[in-house]
Amino acid sequence: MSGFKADFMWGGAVAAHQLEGGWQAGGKGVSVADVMTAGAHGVAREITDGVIAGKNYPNHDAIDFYHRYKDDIKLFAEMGFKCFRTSIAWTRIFPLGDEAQPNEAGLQFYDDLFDECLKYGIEPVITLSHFEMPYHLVTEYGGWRNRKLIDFFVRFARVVFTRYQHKVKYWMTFNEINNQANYHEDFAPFTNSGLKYQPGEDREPVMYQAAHYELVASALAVKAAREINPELQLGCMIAMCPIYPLTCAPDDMMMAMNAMHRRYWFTDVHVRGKYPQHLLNYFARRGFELDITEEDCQALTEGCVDYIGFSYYMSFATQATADNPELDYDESKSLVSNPYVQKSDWGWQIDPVGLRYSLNWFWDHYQLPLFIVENGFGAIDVRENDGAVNDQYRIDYLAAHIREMKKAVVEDGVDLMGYTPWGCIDLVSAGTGEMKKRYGFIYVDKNNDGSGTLTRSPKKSFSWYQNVIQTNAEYL
Ligand code: P53
Repeated sequence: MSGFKADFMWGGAVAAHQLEGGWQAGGKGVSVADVMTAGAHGVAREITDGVIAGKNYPNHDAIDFYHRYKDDIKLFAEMGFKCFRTSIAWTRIFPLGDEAQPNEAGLQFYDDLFDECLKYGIEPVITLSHFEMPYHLVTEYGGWRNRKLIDFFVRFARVVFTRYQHKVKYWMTFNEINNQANYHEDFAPFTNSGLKYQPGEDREPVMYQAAHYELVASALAVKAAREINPELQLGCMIAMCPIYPLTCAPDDMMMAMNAMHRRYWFTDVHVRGKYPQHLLNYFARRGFELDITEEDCQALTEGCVDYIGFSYYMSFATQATADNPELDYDESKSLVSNPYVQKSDWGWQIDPVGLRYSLNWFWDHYQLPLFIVENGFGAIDVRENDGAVNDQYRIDYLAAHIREMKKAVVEDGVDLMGYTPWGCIDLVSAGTGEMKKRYGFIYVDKNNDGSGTLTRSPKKSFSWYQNVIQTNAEYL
């Protein structure tokens, strides 16, 4: 029991829309991220009708990785990255989403980017849909509420699997597909599925319908990947926030179990190829009549994933209340503060033990290899006069999580493939659109208002992580 495997995939994670910029470069189309303004903690990002002159859209230029990726990858190589998780911006390949032919300039960009990674022995790990679907698919088709999106997505997937099959082995279909379990807010339904709701519309069944089409699209993509090249490894991607009962009162425990059902059934479908009975019974109880065909069910069974990718930032807690006799989970109302853990400046509960618990939970349920494809600490970094960023709090956060990860592997026997901390270079926050919510080992001189030189500089955590990789986390 020496710890992590010798070929453990240490690296870092980002998403195209949060760092590339170049929102119209090389024929790129407008994505859902391009119509979201900057918000802040407690101030939601505005989703505008198209791009409106004079508004601040932080993803348009982001940190200009589109033009600077060679320098950035060089820094990742210096840290010793074995892999680099990013996404392919769907709108670089299919600018509108419904074209018959892909955009060659976009394809070439990712060829060059992957070549640059491979030059250093860094293996690209790719997400197909990371909060950046073509906006045209929203305005023209209503987003994933429309079955036609299955074909558009599968076409996109086939094109990139075929093109990059010899450069990219590890893929994931939909980033944090289960975020939309929080359907009362506007953010997740829009970023996950391009859903905009009508006033007064019953949002919940719309979310289930969109998720169903995505799960079918994911399964068809997995099947296509195997036909194209059986070497490819296909994963799902789940936002894991384990939900604890606030107390050991039996109803709190049942409430937590129901909450876990509502947030993680997506994994059951990805892994087992069918819906859990509790969810089908819930649809029946609520009278949701969804468009789920026999052909869909067949497709689901034929496109089960090879591994489970997941993000872990925080745990949640919940509680039974008298006004909720069915113990139904509504993410916008059912969460309570956990008195035993600290919170980040953005209110995210810091809980390293929850990562060990999550790894065990996934392993017990599914017995599939696990890949932690996001984890990290969004914080306000201060640059000293000499330019240094002494982000000891980030080192503490990551070290505590890696320690728990190690226990899950060494003591609990979980099969863990790798670890890619989120935002390995500072980038635009997905949730708030801010630059000041930083995750990186590399500081990027850019501010919320768009000012800054874009200069990159290593933070204290840079050499710390370099050492973690070099020693395979032997000493923490
Ligand atoms: P930001 C919510 C809860 C957990 C993860 O998030 C989440 C979100 C959405 O905000 O998103 C993932 O930037 C996501 C990344 C994102 C990262 O976590 O809001 O996959 O795109 O940037 C961190 O601090």
